[in-house]
Amino acid sequence: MSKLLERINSPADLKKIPEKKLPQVAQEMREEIIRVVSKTGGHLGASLGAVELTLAIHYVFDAPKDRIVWDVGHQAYGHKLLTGRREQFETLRRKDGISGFPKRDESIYDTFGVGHASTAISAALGMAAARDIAGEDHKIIAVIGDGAFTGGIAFEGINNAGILKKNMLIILNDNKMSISRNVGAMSKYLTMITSGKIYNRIEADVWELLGLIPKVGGKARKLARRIKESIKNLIVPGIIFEELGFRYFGPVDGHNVEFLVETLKDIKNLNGPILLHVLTQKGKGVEFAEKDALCCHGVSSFDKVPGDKPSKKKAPAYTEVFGKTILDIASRDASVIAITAAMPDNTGLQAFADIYPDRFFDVGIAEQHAVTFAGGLAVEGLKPVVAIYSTFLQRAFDQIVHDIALQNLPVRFVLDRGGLVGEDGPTHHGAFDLSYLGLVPKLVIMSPKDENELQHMVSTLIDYSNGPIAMRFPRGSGIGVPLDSKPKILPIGKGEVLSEGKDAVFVAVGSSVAVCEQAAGLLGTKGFSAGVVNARFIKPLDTELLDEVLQCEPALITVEENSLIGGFGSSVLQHLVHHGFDTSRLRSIGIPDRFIEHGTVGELWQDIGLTADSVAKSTLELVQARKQFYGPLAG
Ligand SMILES: Cc1ncc(C[n+]2csc(CCOP(=O)(O)OP(=O)(O)O)c2C)c(N)n1
Repeated sequence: MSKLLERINSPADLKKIPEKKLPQVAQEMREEIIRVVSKTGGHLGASLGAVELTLAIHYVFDAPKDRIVWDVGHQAYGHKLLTGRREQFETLRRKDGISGFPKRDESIYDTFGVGHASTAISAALGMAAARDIAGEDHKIIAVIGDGAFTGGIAFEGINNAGILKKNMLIILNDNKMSISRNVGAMSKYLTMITSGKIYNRIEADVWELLGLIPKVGGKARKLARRIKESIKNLIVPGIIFEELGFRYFGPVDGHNVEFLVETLKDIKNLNGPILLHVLTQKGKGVEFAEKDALCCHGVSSFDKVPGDKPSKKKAPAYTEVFGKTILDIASRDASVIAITAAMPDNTGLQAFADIYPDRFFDVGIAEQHAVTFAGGLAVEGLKPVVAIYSTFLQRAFDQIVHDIALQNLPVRFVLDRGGLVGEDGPTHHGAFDLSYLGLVPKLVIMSPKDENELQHMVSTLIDYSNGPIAMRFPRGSGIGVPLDSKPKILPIGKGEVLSEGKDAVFVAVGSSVAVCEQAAGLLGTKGFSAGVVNARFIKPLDTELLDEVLQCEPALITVEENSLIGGFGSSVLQHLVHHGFDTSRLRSIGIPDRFIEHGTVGELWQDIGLTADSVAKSTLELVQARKQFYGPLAG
């Protein structure tokens, strides 16, 4: 059988394929997605689940004239295959290859860059408004998952779209899963629609009511029986959406591609905002992915044998150590409450959720709400720990400033994925947290140098009750140090001298401490003496320790996996400036002022000079330049 997919280099090519052959194209797309993701890793489950939907959209609509807007974007691998990127698909998520998410500068078919959830409705509505201003008449289609539908901005978009009445289609891709099982009242409502429970409940209510009316009750019931079918038609399943100004269609089977094509053709030219509710299964078509939608949301490469779990690494993941430590502390302190925004597993909190369901809250993809909700808990004397990835907490900046810090509420923030995350790229790097948190008054910020220090910081964070406090740590495994049997409480705002040096001293944050220790070793082999200070706290700065270092050491190098702008280095620089120290002795190494693309963390570090080699090289340059200028400084 010749491959149909090989003939498709654009949506126009797809349209040449007869409708009845679309299931075969779907099958070939699935095979290609699995083949490539098994090598590159990636968001397998969502993309497999959206294959038929993607095909049907491109078959019926006319992209790029018609605008397709993906939410989150992790389901868009099929879209990439159909829009001229089939041959590059092999390079998915690889450095200089195509991105794992829609990206405007990658393709004209990618109408809106994405990676964070719940943006599609707002972006699509903006495009619809622009279209109308320009007097054009193309179609706008937003595809949003039921998980992303729990996000505040999605509700804001719906609220605005229902009143603007622009022609646009929102396709709700409902697979009942966020990354974990979806949560919340909206999710429950969608389940009621899909299980027919709304109709059944209203029917029962009417029935009961008619029976209650004296005398006419019996007759009315007979009448009701006759009009039962009409009631069915009268009671629209998506009544909430109808009330909000949308025309609701569905729910429809999202894996019957021919039926989807017919449905889309039917509703394509209707006016006003339309919501099509499509039911899909995450991981569809692959047994192991269907069975374990959570595990197959995002997978590492699993070359050859699908379903094989990656081999166990020796050092535990930072996330895992966090999860264990908080659980241990929570067993002794009933006021500890854990909050996640739709990521109980990925934040290491699933065990907490299982053991303390009453003290655990998954609020959905609702980072802003999570933070203010924690504020409410803190006001009442509980100890809320909000665990949100660095990149997603960006969403809640005002809540951190206005609701938490301004009132000095002891909310504990735990930011996983601080620093570069690798293949997910710029939408997911935790490149800015030290900057955006650093400027908030009263907020204590710390970062552990390894997994053992992480457990001490978890304990410090929970113990601290003078105001808000945050800890950020990197993605992935710790560095393999032994874990102390008991976590201890660290003194707030105090760094740690790991080694002393005469030519230079590194003051490093979190993951950069290990890099600096290696760099110091490399410098040692070249006859230079470099010491390492583990900053531990980004805020408050340990100015006492800094001043000590500044009194006797010639060169000072700050190293952090955060934007140089507004990060740790810039706080140290300000300290030098404000206290009259010579700033030429300082060099700051960190993430430059640009968005860092995708690639392995190692490749990205290499690019921006964050490896031990490049840190040593920059240090050498500084030390030598200073020696030339001032004469020999060491010894
Ligand atoms: C603001 C934000 N918070 C958290 C995430 C992490 N995240 C990625 S996908 C996802 C679940 C999305 O579920 P859904 O929209 O239903 O898509 P599905 O994966 O089920 O296709 C979450 C929570 C994110 N991308 N953006």
